[in-house]
Amino acid sequence: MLFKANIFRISLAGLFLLMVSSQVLKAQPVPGLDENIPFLVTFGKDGETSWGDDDFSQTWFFAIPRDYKGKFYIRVFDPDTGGENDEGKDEWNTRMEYSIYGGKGVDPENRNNEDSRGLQPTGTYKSGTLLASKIFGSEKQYDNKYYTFGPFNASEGDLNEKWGYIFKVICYGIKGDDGNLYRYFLSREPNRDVPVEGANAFTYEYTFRMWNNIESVSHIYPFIDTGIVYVAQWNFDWDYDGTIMVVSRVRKGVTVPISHQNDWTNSKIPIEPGELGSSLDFQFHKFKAELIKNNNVVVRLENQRGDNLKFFSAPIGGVPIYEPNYGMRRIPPKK
Ligand SMILES: [Ca+2]
Ligand SMILES: [Ca+2]
Ligand SMILES: [Ca+2]
Ligand SMILES: [Ca+2]
Repeated sequence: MLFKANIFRISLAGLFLLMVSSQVLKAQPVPGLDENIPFLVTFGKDGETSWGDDDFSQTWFFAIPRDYKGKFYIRVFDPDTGGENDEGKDEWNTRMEYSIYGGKGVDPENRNNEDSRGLQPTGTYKSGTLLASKIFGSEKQYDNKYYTFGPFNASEGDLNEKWGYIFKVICYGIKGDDGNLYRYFLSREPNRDVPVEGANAFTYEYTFRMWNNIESVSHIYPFIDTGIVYVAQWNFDWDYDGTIMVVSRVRKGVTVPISHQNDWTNSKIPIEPGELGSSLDFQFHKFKAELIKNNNVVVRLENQRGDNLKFFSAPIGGVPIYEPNYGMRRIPPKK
């Protein structure tokens, strides 16, 4: 009996480890695996917002667990603007600056650092200590390839009690009018993608590219903290491309108003008690009758207090799946 019980315990532990490690693996690429988003997008500042980037700047945060003692790297895939993957307008004349910040001033949950969230590239959004920075033009050397920043120590970040050591990465189009498509990977090693256990990444304003096919559905996963009554969703330059739908464990799917060309559209979504402490699944379904090509879109959310919500590249609590009887499950069966 004892032997059997031990085997059972061991296999349970194994299962738990498997679940944790699959979450960990998902946490490291930005965009995340569950999001099914091909690229982040940032245009040069002389670009046109009607191409789908409202402010030519994108801010991401990486959170490293407090107990991680090793070094880490931030790898950028296709950091250049030219050649493969990118969206050109006339000649390639765009220069992209990537800057990595640590230290005090980065933590976007600290009330003194609200600009750090980077919703607009204004005020003190560059707060913190600059750890590394590099500018890329159209460069064959980095086209369709990685550039690696680092090594960094976790303790160089800004310590947040809940999320660990926080680092900020800003990608800004300092010149030109072309669209830069790129991805990040948080890695333990400089030359390959090796995840840091328990790390995650988040942004407050997500600017991304949709797939160039009508079948693929992209997702982003805002975390709904306790105390949220409703969220206001804002989407920019969706090009009337199909539908944006919100799904959660208690919500089968509601569509939200969508933007057209070079404009913001917003609406309010009341939050159900069963959605607190979990993630919402914002689904982006493309128009089926005709392919809308190269659709770049910007999304942000705020709660009833005007506080912006985080989108995590690995959804907190996992991908929410609609459960028709979610609320009922907690009621113990009658004897
Ligand atoms: Ca150009
Ligand atoms: Ca490229
Ligand atoms: Ca690029
Ligand atoms: Ca667009």
